Amino acid sequence: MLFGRHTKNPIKIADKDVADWKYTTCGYCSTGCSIEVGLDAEGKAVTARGVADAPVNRGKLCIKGIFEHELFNSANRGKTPLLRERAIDAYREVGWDEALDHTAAEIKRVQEKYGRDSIAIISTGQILTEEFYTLGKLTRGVIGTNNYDGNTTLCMASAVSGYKRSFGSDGPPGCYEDFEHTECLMAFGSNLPEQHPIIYWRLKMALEKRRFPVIVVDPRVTMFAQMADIHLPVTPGTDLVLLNALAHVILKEGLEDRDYIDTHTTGFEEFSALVAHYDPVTAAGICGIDEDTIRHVARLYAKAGAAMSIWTMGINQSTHGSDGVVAINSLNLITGNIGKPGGTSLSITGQCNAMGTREWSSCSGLPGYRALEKEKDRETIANYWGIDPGFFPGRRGPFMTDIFPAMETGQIKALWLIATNPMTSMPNIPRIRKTLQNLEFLVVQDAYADVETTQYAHVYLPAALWGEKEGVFTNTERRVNLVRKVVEPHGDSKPDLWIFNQIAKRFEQGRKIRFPETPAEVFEEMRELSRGRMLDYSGMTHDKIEMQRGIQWPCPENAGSGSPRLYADGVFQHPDAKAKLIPLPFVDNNERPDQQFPFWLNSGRVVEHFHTRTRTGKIGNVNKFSPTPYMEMNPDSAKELGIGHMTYARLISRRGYAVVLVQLTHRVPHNMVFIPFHFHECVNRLTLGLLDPYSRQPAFKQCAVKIEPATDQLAAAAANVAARSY
Ligand SMILES: Nc1nc2c(c(=O)[nH]1)N[C@H]1C(S)=C(S)[C@@H](COP(=O)(O)OP(=O)(O)OC[C@H]3O[C@@H](n4cnc5c(=O)[nH]c(N)nc54)[C@H](O)[C@@H]3O)O[C@H]1N2
Ligand SMILES: Nc1nc2c(c(=O)[nH]1)N[C@H]1C(S)=C(S)[C@@H](COP(=O)(O)OP(=O)(O)OC[C@H]3O[C@@H](n4cnc5c(=O)[nH]c(N)nc54)[C@H](O)[C@@H]3O)O[C@H]1N2
Ligand code: SF4
Ligand SMILES: [Mo]
Repeated sequence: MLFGRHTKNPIKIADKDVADWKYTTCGYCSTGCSIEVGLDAEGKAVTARGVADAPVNRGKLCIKGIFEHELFNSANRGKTPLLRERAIDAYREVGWDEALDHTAAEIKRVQEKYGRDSIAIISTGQILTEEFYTLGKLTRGVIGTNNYDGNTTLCMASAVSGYKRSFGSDGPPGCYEDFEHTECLMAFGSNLPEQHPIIYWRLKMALEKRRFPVIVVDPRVTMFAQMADIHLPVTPGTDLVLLNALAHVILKEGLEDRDYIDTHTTGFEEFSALVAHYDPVTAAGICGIDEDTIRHVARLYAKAGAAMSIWTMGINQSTHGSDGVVAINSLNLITGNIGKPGGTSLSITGQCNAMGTREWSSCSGLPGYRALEKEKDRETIANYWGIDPGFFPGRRGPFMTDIFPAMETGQIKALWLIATNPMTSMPNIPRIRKTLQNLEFLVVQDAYADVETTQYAHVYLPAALWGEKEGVFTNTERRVNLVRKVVEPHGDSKPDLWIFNQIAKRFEQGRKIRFPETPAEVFEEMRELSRGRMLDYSGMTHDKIEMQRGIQWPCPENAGSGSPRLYADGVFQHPDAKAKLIPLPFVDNNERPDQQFPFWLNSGRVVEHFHTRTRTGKIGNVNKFSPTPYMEMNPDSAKELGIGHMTYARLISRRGYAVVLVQLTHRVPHNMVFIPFHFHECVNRLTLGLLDPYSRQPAFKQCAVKIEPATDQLAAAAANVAARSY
């Protein structure tokens, strides 16, 4: 029998008088959906649809992709460069030459006065790979500061660090197709249905064909947890203990893959000695998952013919983010689940091009997964660019989360922000505000003129958005996708690539190095520099990528297509070609709830919004579903405190306070609240953001707060309206 939609007329895209469809790739999340934007006879973008034959999304899009074409002319897009007039402390519209001359002159002035490293450059996971590569060339090869990083430190740094420690290199080894082969899926701190709706749809499609157990580890009853066969509501920040306990049971019961361990790994002795301490009874007391369930899940995972783990921010954003990733990798190594269909350890990435920056931006070293610490890598890149290798710093510089404290204390005097909005996305916003106010010179290069950081900027450079320029993004499964230009840049905004090239021209060393003007020429350089390496792009061209709707690296020259998996041969990137099993003791260092601050503060995302809402906040069809900052709170705890549904509450942490609308729900346990982080002046006023020792990623998802009813409900309501004022 057919239910619901099947008995009705299918939903149709309203007739928008589309004259032409243009192929491109979605610019929000890392799923990497292929989109066609419909243009009317005047060339105006009027609608969007998924590309039917694209392997990633097979014609589907989520709500953000469906309305993405509305971004091109959305409110407060930057139209012209702005320069702050010191005398009146207000912006003046200027031409590009004046803005760029001033920016280059200020960078030189600051460097001459305070040294090469006194300017910081912080970028993103949201510009095109050709732009990342060019920014890397400009930073490493011309400006020469070692204070260079991206917002991926808030996002993917733990995954990168964990992959490097386990396998010797970054690079997610699996792919979406693994869902179709796996016999057990375990997801850690990922809310796939909301944050990667199309990857989730791929999982659901696989489950429709063939049932296999889905286990979701999340302290909150997310949409993903609701569909799981087993939900493990782990105590915040203790996944490492759970993972050590799973390994303990597997080894104790002899369920490990001995051959795989002996042939492809090192460090087993130390690893097994460490996990011996994490028996399920002891572990249950720390991670909150009972001993029987730990044993049951360990057996399910180890006995499955192929088992896979995925994870996102619940793991990465933790004081043991990097350790959590290593522990997930180890769970897969001891069960022989790496590089085989359905057996993998797959970090679900975040931003549309978080992978592109990891591969090519040179933030953590040099392009193409090369390191500043390796003589050969320095020489290869220096020769290719035509500079002296001695110009490169000796080792990678500080992470974004260490650069901000250095600005706070005055070691760094100037900052160039590209496509990131730390005034909403960094922990402990009061401190970030003070830091930005401290700067002698701040340039903000963003697609929106109203991004909160422009309040503190001396120069604002308006950037073209996704779809107004051309180049590639790499998605979660290492698939390089093509972004075609769909419309002309808004107003007088310019592609980031053009801006970087123009800045390069204003430096003597920049005039000596070749900075190609077109993305296709830049792509050629990346192809050459990737040849024969793990991330081989040499078999790709822009046209071939479009034709195949994305190609997964490695794709060597002459290869028909890309490679779905890494490490299928069990050969890893450590010098001995083996993967490392690393013993990881758990250190309980979070700010935990106590008598004074009795609630865990958890934060994350909702499906309709992307990050700091510079984009989704402007799109009525998206914003209307989630227009207001709110907090999920357990009804029992609310009752004890005299807080009602849809009233305002005041949250206080050791950093500050925020007033939020309360939504009562059993999605959160009695000692936790959850706030989407999308809204300015909300959750990150409260967060602490302790740093992971390896990745320097902040533990956004764990800190302690107390909660009181807001005394003046009317004032709180007015403030809340102001917060959603787009
Ligand atoms: N709609 C939408 N989609 C997005 C984005 C967006 O802003 N909006 N952003 C993109 C980006 S950049 C990213 S990084 C991804 C993020 O994607 P996700 O990581 O899936 O999203 P979050 O909601 O940040 O966090 C996921 C879950 O981590 C859980 N968590 C908190 N603490 C712990 C813990 O200690 N252990 C475990 N196991 N879980 C914990 C939270 O309860 C939450 O449900 O989404 C991408 N996709
Ligand atoms: N409490 C809490 N805080 C968090 C998180 C959390 O889970 N909880 N998650 C963290 C994570 S995972 C992430 S990734 C960060 C994200 O934090 P941010 O990167 O700071 O947030 P976005 O809003 O994505 O900022 C991107 C900016 O780039 C602009 N932009 C878009 N496209 C282009 C382009 O092509 N060129 C230029 N120049 N600009 C462009 C947008 O207008 C926007 O202002 O937030 C982090 N903060
Ligand atoms: S799932 Fe991600 S890539 Fe796909 S349409 Fe939605 S936001 Fe875009
Ligand atoms: Mo992210």
